[in-house]
Amino acid sequence: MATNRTFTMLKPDAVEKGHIGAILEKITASGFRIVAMKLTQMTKADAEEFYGIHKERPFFGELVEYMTRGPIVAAILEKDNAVEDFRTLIGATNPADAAEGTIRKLYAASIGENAVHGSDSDENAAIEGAFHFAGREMF
Ligand code: IDP
Ligand code: MG
Repeated sequence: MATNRTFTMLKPDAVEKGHIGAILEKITASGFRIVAMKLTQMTKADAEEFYGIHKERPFFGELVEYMTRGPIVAAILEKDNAVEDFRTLIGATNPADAAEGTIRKLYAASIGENAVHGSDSDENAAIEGAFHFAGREMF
C-alpha cells in the first residue's frame, strides 16, 4: 500500500555550498510538507548501516567517506505519492542524466556528490525516517 511520506537528506556537498535554503524552497514549493527536519552528521557506522545495501559496490568506501565528512539536513516529507514525486523532483542519480530543473541538475556536481537523497520505496522511506528521527520529532 502506498504511503504519503518520503525521507530525504541534503548531503554534505549541498550544505558546504550553502544550498540548504534554495533546496528547501524548491521542495516546499513543490508541495511537500516538512514532517521532521534536523542538521546532523552521520558517523561512519551510521553511513555503513544506512547505505548497507550498497556495501559490495566499488564506490561504497567513497560514499561513506563523502556522507560523513560534514553535516547533512535530514528530513521526512509528506505529499500524495511522495516517494515517486520526490524522485522526479531530484532527478537521476547522475546529474549529467538528470532532467532540466531537477535538484540534482541544478546543484549536484557528479554521480557521487549528488546533493540530495530520496527514498526509493515506501518501505525504505519508513526505515530511513526511523533511522534518523524519534517519534516525538515527527509532526
Ligand atoms: P540514488 O541516490 O539515486 O538512489 P543509488 O544507486 O541508490 O542512487 O546510490 C546511492 C548513492 O551512492 C548515490 O546517490 C551516490 O551518492 C552514490 N553513488 C551511486 N553510484 C555511484 C558511482 O557510480 N560512483 C560514486 N558514487 C555513486
Ligand atoms: Mg538509492
